[in-house]
Amino acid sequence: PAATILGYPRIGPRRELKRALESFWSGTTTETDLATAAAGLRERTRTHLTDLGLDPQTAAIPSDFSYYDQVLSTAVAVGAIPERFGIDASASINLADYSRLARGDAETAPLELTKWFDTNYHYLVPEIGPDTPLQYVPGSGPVAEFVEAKEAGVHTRPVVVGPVTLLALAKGTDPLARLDELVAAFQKLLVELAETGATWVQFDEPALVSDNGTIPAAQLNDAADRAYRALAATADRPGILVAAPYGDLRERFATLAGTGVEAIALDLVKGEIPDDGALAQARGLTLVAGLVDGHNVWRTDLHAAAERLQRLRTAHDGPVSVATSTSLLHVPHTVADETDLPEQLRSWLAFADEKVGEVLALTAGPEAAAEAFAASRTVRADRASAPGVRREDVRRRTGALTAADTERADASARAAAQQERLNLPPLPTTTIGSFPQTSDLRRARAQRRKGEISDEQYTEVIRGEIARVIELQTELGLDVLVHGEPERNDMVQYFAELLDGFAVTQHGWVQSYGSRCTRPSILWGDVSRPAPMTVEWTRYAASLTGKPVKGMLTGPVTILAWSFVRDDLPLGEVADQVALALRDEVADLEGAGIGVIQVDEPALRELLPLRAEQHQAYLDWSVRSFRLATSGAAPHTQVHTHLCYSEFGEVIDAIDGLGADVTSLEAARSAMEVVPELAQAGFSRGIGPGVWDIHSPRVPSTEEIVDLLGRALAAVPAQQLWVNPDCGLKTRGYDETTASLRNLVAATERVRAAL
Ligand code: THG
Ligand code: ZN
Repeated sequence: PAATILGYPRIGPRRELKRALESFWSGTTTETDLATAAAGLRERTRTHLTDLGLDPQTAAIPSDFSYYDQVLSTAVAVGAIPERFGIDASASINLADYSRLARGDAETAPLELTKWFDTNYHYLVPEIGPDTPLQYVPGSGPVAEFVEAKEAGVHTRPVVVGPVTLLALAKGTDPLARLDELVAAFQKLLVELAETGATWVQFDEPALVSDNGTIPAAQLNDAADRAYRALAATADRPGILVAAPYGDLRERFATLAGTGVEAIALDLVKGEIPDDGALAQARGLTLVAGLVDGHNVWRTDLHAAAERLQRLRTAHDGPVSVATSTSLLHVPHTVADETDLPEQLRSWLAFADEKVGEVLALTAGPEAAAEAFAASRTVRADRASAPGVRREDVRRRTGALTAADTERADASARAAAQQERLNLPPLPTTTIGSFPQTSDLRRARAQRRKGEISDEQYTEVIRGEIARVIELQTELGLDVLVHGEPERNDMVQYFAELLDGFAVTQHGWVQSYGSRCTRPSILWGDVSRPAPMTVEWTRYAASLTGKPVKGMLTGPVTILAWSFVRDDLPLGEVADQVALALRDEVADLEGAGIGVIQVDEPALRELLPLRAEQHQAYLDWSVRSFRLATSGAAPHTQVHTHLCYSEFGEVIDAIDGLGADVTSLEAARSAMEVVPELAQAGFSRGIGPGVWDIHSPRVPSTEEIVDLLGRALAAVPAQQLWVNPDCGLKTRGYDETTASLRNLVAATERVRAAL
């Protein structure tokens, strides 16, 4: 059976799709220009994957393109379009309307954006209410892309999000109530694919390995059974491959195998081989062994993978082929582009293209691919013994940690000491940390990288910006100021560039959502801090004002979540190393006289395991690492934290467990609903529920903010409440920022006067 991959990056090796999308959105180019650019990109990808060795004739090459998001594209293919957009859901959608679903417009709010399983990719949440039409739209994206490839001589395997996952991620209704109608729409897709000659289709069903969707775990087997029995019963259809990336499918495997589908893809990086009893249910089925990690960048241990492959081949009575564990969407295109990385580190890495090579080597086996197997062994040995991978000084320090290192003085004693030092008014106002990133700043960073300006000139630009931001906040009348983070490109990459044990890439862009990408850092060795990272900028800001200035750090969990992490040390231990580096930074900020220090953990929720049984162990190490980073702070130092994304339910106790003196959270869109939740959980320290939804260009009115503060005050006493936006301001412009903050301060004054 052919070697395959579950998906490939869509953004392009030089972010070609990003540029094409953004120029279309800005009105510089037309819909035809965008479509032409995307077709060119797809053509190059097909040719490239063929050149890399995937078979262009046997459905080994996936066709998985999407202009913005695969969940949105699948929802559109089955006509699941909310009425408010005024789009005819029974006809093919144009790119302007498709973009409107993702980005909204002046009158219409876009679909909600949220995290895709335990990754840093974000999808658009389908809205499927009781009355949302569900009808297949002939000539949909998957069909058109298959036909396009076929005409170019490549027989691909169309990829769509499966019905169970689409419903488990949707909001608006009891998901199972619409399952049969949705499946009927997918049946029409299958028929049209068969008519055009497709021999395989891939349904991505990660919801089957997660307990976090809207379908209760106890009903997932039933839902899968109902959906795939019906799909398999479609008269004329391609073979069905159900892929279950990101986790362990064992609990659902036998059910799925009994539905009549032809193939199942297992994530054998995160999950295990099903037991013999379950495999017996799958006799004759093709199993696709996801042995090459699609979610991280380390070269595969080919010997270990081949051994597992052999075990599966022995245990399973039917064909077994090799694949990546997930789509390669989560990794950059190719290591070959990273000419600035140290040669040794580079030799340990496999990005998307190199992973295709590994799939082929595993398919060929240890004899035919002897060279690749030998290289894999060499790399492992080299990595294990390379300087910096294991540092005794770092290991000694983490090894000597005790419970006392994660404890601060009693919270009420801290609150008193902080109030005496900071002397803040009731309902103190602050911001989350970043101020708008102007094009001047981006230019200065680029010029410094290219050596066009000196370090001194760069420092002057940044200092100038800090001074402007301090002056603006003073004029607005905010109580706790920030320096605005003009020196940071990204809140993780900035620290990764300054810590030992990390590397950063030149071209390693990974799609985060739509046209937006990040360049995840590579955490390859033991982490330590050679020098202070933020102290000089913060000290300078503090020197310009008599008001408290908040020092800004990114927490250990978020640094891990937004990097490619090493796979040779438990994550909890890596988190402790990062936490200790941050603990030293906290101490240095205190030494510079900084009295308020914020350690952001926006990604705390993101790494939450997909299975409930693993939640507690994760929350234990993640909370512990935050406490380790912050517990060295003196009682009179006020520790803040900030968390993004509104789904706090499952981590409410963990938020309390962080023990921060003040916690700011996203809350504007959900009308403060997290405040009573926290209060009910017994949260007794400072809370700053966001009163301005910074993800939208809209300026909130004073009245609106007064109303939100009233709702918050109904749930917590005034002494606990802080006033701040939902998140950092780096993606906003200065006009909206100034107007919104002015209203925020005015609203606070009004509410204070009425206390
Ligand atoms: N940093 C990192 N990961 C993140 C975020 C982040 N993951 C979650 C969330 N924030 C994702 N959101 C964004 C928001 C904006 C951008 C990317 C992810 C963005 N990227 C620029 C772009 O694509 O044009 C590139 C940024 C750059 O030049 O460095 O705007 O904040 N690590
Ligand atoms: Zn945020």
